[in-house]
Amino acid sequence: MFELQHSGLLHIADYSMNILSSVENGYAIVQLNRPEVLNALNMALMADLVDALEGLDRDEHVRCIIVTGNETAFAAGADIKEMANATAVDMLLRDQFARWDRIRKIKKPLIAAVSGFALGGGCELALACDIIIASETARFGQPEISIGVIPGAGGTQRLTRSVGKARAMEMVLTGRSISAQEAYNAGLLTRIVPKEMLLDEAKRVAAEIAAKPPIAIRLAKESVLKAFDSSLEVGLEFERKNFYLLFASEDQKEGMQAFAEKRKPTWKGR
Ligand code: CO8
Repeated sequence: MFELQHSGLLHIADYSMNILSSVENGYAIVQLNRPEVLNALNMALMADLVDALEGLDRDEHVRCIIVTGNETAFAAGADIKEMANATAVDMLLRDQFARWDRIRKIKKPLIAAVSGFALGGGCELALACDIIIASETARFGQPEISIGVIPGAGGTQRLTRSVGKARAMEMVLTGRSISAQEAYNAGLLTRIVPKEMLLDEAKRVAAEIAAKPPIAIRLAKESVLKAFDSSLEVGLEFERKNFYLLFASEDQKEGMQAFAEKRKPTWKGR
């Protein structure tokens, strides 16, 4: 199921073989491709991933981006072997996690389609996406404590905001991973499907989002994310201004007129 069919699709760019990407029906699929090491996120893969996401974010044919791995692993974390001998100064100078800030700036909705291991940086990558859809085999965890470190790409922050202090604390302190069902119960993901159906389900959600007015989608994403790092007062103000701003778009006029005329709207993305 994870074989991306490039024939008949627009193959966007060659990001080396670390990343496979394709575009269909208004959304893009970006697949992590280091299966021999369970998609361990080395620096080259992360550089390619961020370049790919930014390229797709600029592409007007793309309205939503699916990030996925393979059936066995979404990603088993940062590449441990690559960083094992690094010094603190090496880590500081590389500042490789700064790339993750660029993922935070992607404006289009990101859907993580997760099967198998989503551990350490892999769990953090899923958390950096806007929606997580999982297969029944998915496992989420922050096992860094067992190798002498802590999550470094947002795990202590995003996981805590997503599943609450108690569960996040237990996961981060014990390194124990949780099943898809536990993750679902904790509110980390929106749906669980059999592994053969994972990509189809992600595509279905992506197509649904891609069919909506793009400017409103962009401001909706920004507004929901604002809830993570602002007071209610600031967040409500931000939401209200975005709501008002949408009345400057042609799509708002079209959407409301189409409703009144009982017809389907045609979005211009303007
Ligand atoms: N880094 C490097 N190689 C890895 C990683 C990894 N994270 N995970 C698996 N591999 C490699 C293995 O070394 C093995 O390679 P080889 O065949 O050459 O020995 C291959 O993938 C297959 O793995 P296993 O044989 O171990 O497969 P198992 O099915 O027996 O076990 C596990 C699967 C349980 C997932 C196991 O591989 C494991 O525990 N992996 C490490 C998980 C982990 O600790 N992740 C956290 C890493 S630290 C981190 O993510 C910090 C985040 C900081 C920010 C992120 C920046 C990118």
